[in-house]
Amino acid sequence: MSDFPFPPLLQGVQYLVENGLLEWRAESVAEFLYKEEGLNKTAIGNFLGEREEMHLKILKAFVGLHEFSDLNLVQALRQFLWSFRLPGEAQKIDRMMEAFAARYCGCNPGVFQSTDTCYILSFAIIMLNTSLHNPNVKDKPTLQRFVSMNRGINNGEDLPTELLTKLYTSIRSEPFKIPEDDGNDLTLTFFNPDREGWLLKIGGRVKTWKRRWFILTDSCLYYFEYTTDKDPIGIIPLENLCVRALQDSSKPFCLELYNHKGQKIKACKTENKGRVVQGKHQSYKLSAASAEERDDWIDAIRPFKSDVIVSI
Ligand code: 4IP
Repeated sequence: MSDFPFPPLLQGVQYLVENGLLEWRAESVAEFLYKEEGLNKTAIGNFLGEREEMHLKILKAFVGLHEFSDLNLVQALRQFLWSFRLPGEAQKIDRMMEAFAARYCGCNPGVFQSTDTCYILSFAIIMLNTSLHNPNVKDKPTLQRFVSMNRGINNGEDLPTELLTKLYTSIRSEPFKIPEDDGNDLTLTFFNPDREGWLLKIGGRVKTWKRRWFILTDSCLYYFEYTTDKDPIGIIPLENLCVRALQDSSKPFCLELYNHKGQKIKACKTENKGRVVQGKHQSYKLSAASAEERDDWIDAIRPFKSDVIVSI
């Protein structure tokens, strides 16, 4: 059995097959890659992108395990791109996106005139995601530009503007979440967080509100600029901190993390140049999107919760 064309990264699959624990059938291997927890998602991406016939079959079976019915293209891409890490090699990406487009059109007949349309638009969306969210791209495409870039891609016809607007808005408000698993960064810490979501946070000295992606895990709150960032901007250890709901005149649904001795909070943050410095907050004031979300955050940050609502 050792002459199977296994790429080195997934020798684990080879081991399982050789020991009779996994059948060397496209469906079984695909299900293993799709369902097994803790597999390296970069390795899955490389494995699925291989050119050999068996790998193509596994890729097809793997994509077939995704249910895309009634999802718009961005929602389906979010799901797909979270199940492995897209390899860097163009030909691999190409094979995977073709398989994706075929599956999406199979689940949603009538949305596009051909799978080619779906394939082209998927690429356009991935590029849009990069342009909108990569800080190095200064010239951010507008909705009008996105619509005009995609003129005539539906077998010579235009796609409905409402559809393109919906896809554009979705990407602009939330970048794709790309799994990271080189095992050498903080991602593992964030693998199974107690809670994560967007909150507004006001600065320590300069009082500007910033939208940040917060992850609560291991009794620490981490915040990031984007959901896809590997490294947090700031880390707030919750030990010895209290949390309470707060009524604030400038933002609704506020919660506050504070030190009940009134001391400055011990936290750290990364400056622009990557230098780690101490935070300068007397308290962290955060604003949630609704009262329910605020209360869910407060509950998640327990046991430090205090039920008092203070007005300022
Ligand atoms: C900044 O304001 C941001 O609000 C920072 O938040 C904040 O750091 C800074 O607080 C505040 O001055 P400007 O961007 O308008 O300069 P973020 O790091 O999330 O971008 P914190 O400590 O809240 O992360 P001070 O205390 O460094 O001034």
